[in-house]
Amino acid sequence: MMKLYYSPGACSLAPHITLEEVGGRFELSRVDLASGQQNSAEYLRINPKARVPALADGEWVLTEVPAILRYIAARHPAAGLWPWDPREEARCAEWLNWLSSTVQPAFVHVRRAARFASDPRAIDDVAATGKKNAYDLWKAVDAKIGAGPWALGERYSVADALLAVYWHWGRGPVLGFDMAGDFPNWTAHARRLAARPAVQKAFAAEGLQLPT
Ligand SMILES: N[C@@H](CCC(=O)N[C@@H](CS)C(=O)NCC(=O)O)C(=O)O
Repeated sequence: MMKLYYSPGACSLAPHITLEEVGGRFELSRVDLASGQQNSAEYLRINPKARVPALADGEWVLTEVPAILRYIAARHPAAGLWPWDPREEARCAEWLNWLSSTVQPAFVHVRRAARFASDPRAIDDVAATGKKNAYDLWKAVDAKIGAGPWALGERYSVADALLAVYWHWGRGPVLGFDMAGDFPNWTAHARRLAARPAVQKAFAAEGLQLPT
């Protein structure tokens, strides 16, 4: 049985949704980021990078959201969450890479600005500039989703689950964006996601409010 190391509302929410989507049995293990449990010796034995998510499949452990999403989808091909057509697959990988390598780091510069500077004024500047960059990227995501209905158009994929995470961060206290007002395409996408039972289960299990 697969085991997902997660923290409520973190990027681990995307594999959590995906595990629900494929319908197999899985276990959750909560890592308390607020108290620094990701840095504990016990967790570092699972993921030496000190981050969630980590996915254990027996003794075998995988990290990095895009890799985990693809692995879950590949282990459950009947669920159809990863497109195998070369061009559709490339588009799905394009979304995941952009989201995890560019969109998420913009948020991290706001959430964890003290990791990027030491002078208090510089830290404030990193956070303020990061928020501006995040806003521009959130706009770019909104435009790329367009009318959807999903990231890849008509086909639902693991990329949609990852989009749910950043929509949720957009409305949260760190960014505090007006998601419905400023990002209407993305909010319509989040509402479509909220109608999926797998998304409802994952949000409920993590104690998160569904997109409305
Ligand atoms: N590149 C990693 C990023 C993982 C990551 O940064 N996870 C965050 C939660 S979304 C985390 O564990 N943060 C704890 C920390 O920064 O100490 C991935 O895609 O899985």
